[in-house]
Amino acid sequence: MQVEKYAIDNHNSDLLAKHIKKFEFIASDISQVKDIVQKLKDFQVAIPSWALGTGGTRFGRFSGGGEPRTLEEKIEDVGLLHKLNQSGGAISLHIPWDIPQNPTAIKSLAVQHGLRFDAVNSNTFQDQKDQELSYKFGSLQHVDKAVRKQAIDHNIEVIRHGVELGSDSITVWLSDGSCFPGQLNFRKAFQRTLDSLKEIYAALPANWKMFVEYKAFEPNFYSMTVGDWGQSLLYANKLGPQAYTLVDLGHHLPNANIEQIVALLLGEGKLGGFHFNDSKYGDDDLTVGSINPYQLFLIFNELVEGMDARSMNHATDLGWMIDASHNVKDPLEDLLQSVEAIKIAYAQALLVDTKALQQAQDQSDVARAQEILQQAYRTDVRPLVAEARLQAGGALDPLGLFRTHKVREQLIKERGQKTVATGL
Ligand code: LRH
Ligand code: MN
Repeated sequence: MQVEKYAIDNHNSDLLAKHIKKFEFIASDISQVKDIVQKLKDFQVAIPSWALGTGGTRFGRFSGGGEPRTLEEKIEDVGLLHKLNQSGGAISLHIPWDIPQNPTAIKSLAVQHGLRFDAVNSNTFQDQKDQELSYKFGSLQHVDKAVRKQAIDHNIEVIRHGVELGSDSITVWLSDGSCFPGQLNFRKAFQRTLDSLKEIYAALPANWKMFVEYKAFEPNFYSMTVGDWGQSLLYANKLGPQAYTLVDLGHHLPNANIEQIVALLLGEGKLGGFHFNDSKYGDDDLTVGSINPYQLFLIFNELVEGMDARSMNHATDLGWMIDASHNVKDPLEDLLQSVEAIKIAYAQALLVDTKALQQAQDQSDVARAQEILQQAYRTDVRPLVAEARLQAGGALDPLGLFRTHKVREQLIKERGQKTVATGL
């Protein structure tokens, strides 16, 4: 199912006059508006291949219909989103949920949709039906060398798939840990995990990155062997220059100051990328910016300040990925809202008067510092984000067009009501 260019042009022509009025109003107040719009056009967010169907919990899963049945249909759906918002030009695969049977064909299909392959993800948190040894008590940390070898081989296999698709990074998230005191020797588990990661690291092509994703709890509920940013940084530093930490916004203990963690990891040159989502309690994997948009803004404020301090390229030097699960929303609508929220937070951060903020900080003028930050946060930057989309050939209102074009209805007609996508 495609949304044709003419449909986007018709949609935009209906909304253009109103958009131009709003854009000119905000642009009149911003000196570097051209630069900001260009940065927004360049900023692409990778869509997770495992979040194109309806998610669920142990209590239930309520499918919305028309879900992609194959990797090809998943690439079509990500391509459709990208056609609408010109902001999701990459897909992140999860192996073995999305093994590319014919990598060449898959690669050319992705190119047809203007997509590249971002980080590939390994999976040693589930036992596959044809698997010899179980990961019940962990994978890279496991006391049994044979289980660790099975997990190491899987990660090296994932790298091979990524190389065939033109990806240049692997995300390793380990569900490894313990559920009860006494179950695990923490030091030995750390050392076994590090030694296992070293074997995977040794298999990385020279231009590749390894992202070590940490998580405070779930599915283990007493300890996680990569439980927080400090542990992830410890692994990344001991592994070498191609290893980085990955920040999944939902993987922190309540009230953690994630923007401070981001600032410090960036300062260490060991921040590799993000799994964007939002949460109120645990790893809720909710729509980005749906619960705590101010925190998202503060994170982007640290990112812009920290990346500029290291002359990093905003669009390419970090991994920008979404990791979400959709229990009650249409997966594609949810992803459109998440990309929009990320772009809005980035645009607001680009509006921060960093010189004035620096001055206020140097004078310990706390109230002034807050005023400067919130001036940017309270600016309605949506016309800037829309203008970037318009200039890139996207829709002024992607979600609106998704609905008026009855995309979900057409997907259900094509694929049926009962189709289930692989993933979470
Ligand atoms: C773990 C996680 C990880 C993925 C999985 C789908 O909670 O965030 O990034 O592998 O979700
Ligand atoms: Mn994640």
